[in-house]
Amino acid sequence: MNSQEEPMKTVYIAMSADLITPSHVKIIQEASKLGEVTIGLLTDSAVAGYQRLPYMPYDERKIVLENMVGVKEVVPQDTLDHVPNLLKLKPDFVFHRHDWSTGVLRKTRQRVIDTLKEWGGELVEPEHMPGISSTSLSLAIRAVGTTPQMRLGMLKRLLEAKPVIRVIEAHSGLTGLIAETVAVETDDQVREFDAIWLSSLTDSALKAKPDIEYVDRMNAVGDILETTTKPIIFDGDTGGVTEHFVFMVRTLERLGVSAVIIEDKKGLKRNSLFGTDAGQVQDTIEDFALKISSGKQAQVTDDFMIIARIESLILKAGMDDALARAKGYIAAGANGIMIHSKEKTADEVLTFCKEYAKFPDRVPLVVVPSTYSQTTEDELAKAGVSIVIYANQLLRSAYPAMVNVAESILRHGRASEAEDLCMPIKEIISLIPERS
Ligand code: SPV
Ligand code: MG
Repeated sequence: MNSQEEPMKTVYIAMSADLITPSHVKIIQEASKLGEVTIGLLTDSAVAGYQRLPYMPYDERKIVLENMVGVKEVVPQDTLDHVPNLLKLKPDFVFHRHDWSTGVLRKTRQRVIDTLKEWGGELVEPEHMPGISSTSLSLAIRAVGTTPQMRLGMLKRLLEAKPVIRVIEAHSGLTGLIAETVAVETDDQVREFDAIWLSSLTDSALKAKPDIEYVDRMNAVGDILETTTKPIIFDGDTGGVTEHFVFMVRTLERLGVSAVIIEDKKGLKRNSLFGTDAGQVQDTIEDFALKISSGKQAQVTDDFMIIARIESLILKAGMDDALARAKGYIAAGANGIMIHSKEKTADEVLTFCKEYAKFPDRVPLVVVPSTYSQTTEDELAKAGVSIVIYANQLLRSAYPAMVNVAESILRHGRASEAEDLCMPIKEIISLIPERS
């Protein structure tokens, strides 16, 4: 620019830029016809606040954008709301595809319009931009798949990006697909499950075996890895003896599982929801701490998490015992604490949370609200919980639905009356796309 010329106009584009497509290139090209382009790149937590966590971490997305023709600068946008960055940069233009006046972004759009008015800026919304909807991106990411390393690191990224992580149980490739794809649009969010729980209860029940560390569950892991990209938390039961647990850690980590949760019981493990009826024995703090630290030494990456599950409330050993164990396990290197309860209300869990909040050294807190299911994620998050696991609902809902259909066929001597309870044949045969 020479001194007579007007200063260059400025353009702001907010993006998550997870998978860069020709559409991104086109948007940047068009925007740079209006002036110098600054990209407000949504941080992981900004994206995770309203939809699924980006596949690529912020720093990787930033490197790609910084090296694209037409981009002058990439700045972080820490919220879905553009306003804080707009107030700082006062751009002449905000450039955005036209399709955000409805749906979860509509309020964000209105705030952009209102803010730009303050300095006479303009929102430019070209109509003929090729689509890069988040749905098509999710589909593209699923088609590309993921790598063990990407998947493994995703749980830690989620813990940094979100106040509370929502986890659903899956026990097969098909239920993995449900955990991967089911989404619900609320007023200002597209809600999805963040991660997948591999429950010993549902893995065992699926094979019509009791939940006593008998079934080999690695095939279930394989099936779920096949149909999903989300992080996996594996229910490691007791972890077995320490000498066996180190191998479990290595195997899970190699597959790209993000975390294992082991419970502090020993001998023949029974499901926690039996409580004290099943004569279960809790390990000593010292021995369980040794199991944790041995597992930590066995892992290869920094990202793999070993979460210690405390059974003191289940086994009526008392709150003080639970808290002492939490301290001991954190000192041994546990990356998370799961406090389990089979009470009908969350009272004892919330008491634990309150005391836990006073610990100087805390790690993420995990809960499984199976029996106190009326308590919401928000209430648990407020108490300091970072991970909420819905541990068995998909299997528990499938079984009565199947029994119902079986009874209907018996009752009527034909399947017609059960049709409405079944998925249409056309849908089931095309549910799983063939791979080319
Ligand atoms: C599981 O899902 O297998 C669990 C949680 O370990 S519970 O069934 O509540 O023990
Ligand atoms: Mg279990």
